[in-house]
Amino acid sequence: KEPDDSLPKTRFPEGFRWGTATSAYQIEGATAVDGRGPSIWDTFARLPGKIRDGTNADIADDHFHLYKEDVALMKALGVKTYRFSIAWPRIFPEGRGTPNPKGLAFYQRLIDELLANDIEPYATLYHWDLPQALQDRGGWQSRDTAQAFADYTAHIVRGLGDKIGRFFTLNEIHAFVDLGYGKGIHAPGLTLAAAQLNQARHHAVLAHGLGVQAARANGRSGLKIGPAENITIALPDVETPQNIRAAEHATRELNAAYLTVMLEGRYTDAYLKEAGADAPRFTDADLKTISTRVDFVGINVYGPGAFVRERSDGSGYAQMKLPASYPHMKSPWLGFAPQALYWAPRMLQKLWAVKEIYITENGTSAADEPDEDGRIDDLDRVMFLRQYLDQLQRAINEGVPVRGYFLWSLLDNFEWADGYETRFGLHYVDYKTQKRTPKLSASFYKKLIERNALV
Ligand code: GBH
Repeated sequence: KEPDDSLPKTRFPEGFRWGTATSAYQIEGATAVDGRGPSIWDTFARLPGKIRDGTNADIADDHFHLYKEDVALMKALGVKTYRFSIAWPRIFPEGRGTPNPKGLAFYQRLIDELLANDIEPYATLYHWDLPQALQDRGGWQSRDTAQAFADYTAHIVRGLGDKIGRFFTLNEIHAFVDLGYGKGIHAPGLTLAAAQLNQARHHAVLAHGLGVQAARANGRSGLKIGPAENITIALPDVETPQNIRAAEHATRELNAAYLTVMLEGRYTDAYLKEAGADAPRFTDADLKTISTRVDFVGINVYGPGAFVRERSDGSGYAQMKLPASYPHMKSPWLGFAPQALYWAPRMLQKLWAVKEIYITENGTSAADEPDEDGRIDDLDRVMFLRQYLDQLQRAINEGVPVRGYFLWSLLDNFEWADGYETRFGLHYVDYKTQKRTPKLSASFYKKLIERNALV
């Protein structure tokens, strides 16, 4: 027995799924190997000024070649589950049409390695690397892309479905449509007007629904599938019953075009009213498809989506502006709000009676500078995880059905428009040598998993 076995522990439920998460484009590299087609990120990263450090992900973590080493890192951490994404352009280099068997073979190798190490594979079908050929035909502005996603999903569940524990449809529709088609800071770099943007959002949620249906129609019985959305979480400024009610109301509205329509099968009145003439065009049949029953809901949780309070006249909610001195992590967008990991799953249960919840991403950027001995003492990341996980436990103790947690990320990787400057990993990656070094946070997470408890 270790001496600290006597410390009081607050345990997580038996069988709680501890995991780590990554995505294909951010770690794999090997972008021109084994017949992979180009994705919108390959194109976008080459446009001048789009990636802060001028890099791309041609090599990234070279996980395509080093996957066995990376599975060994997970084994050493003791994680029981791994959430990775499948690169659509490896499977269908042209987005649709003739599949590339070598693409699927890579994921077969990866999955076999995971299973040999007792790690359950959880796969995201789309984590932002749209085949360029589909973008050339309109990308998410085209309704055909939703159907192409369903066809791709059918192919994947037929090829890999027997060995995968859970599938996630699209990672963060909210983020990739807004940033890629609205703000132009992610691929494909467009700045569409509101009407077209709402239509692209609609096509993406439609893809989610069609994907769920295609997976059920083509996969084994008992296949499990759901979204991995970045919920915009409204937090009550002070936790009074009135403000909590206001925060629930706000959360429903702030996610109107994403989780709300997926789980309710309707766009809220306020969303349609505010969009006015820019509202998406849709049919009742679309809404039925979009809200096809899911087996669970995955949410990515980082900073506070918003702080709200009830208006004094009771007419809805007021959203507060974050003070300039509000604390944030290394990334300015990542405000420190541990209670987000309490409120987000709790609201899924309260608003939509969700019965199975996964935290599909949570984690933080940090400075991560190796000291003279090569140690990376990321005390800030450890603080972040400790505080957030304490709040997750608070939700679980109140009966919120959270079944697993995927820490973003297993290792430092290509952080989209930030390039390699921003690090989110439990393992430090030296991009010159591809050497992986566990950070202090890796020891923290390993101990936590081993004890299934915060001490
Ligand atoms: C997740 O998005 C992604 O799923 C994952 O791939 C990514 O690596 C991880 O977060 C860490 O960022 O630069 O001020 O315009 C989280 C939601 C949306 C947060 C885009 C960062 C950019 C803010 N992200 N946002 S800004």
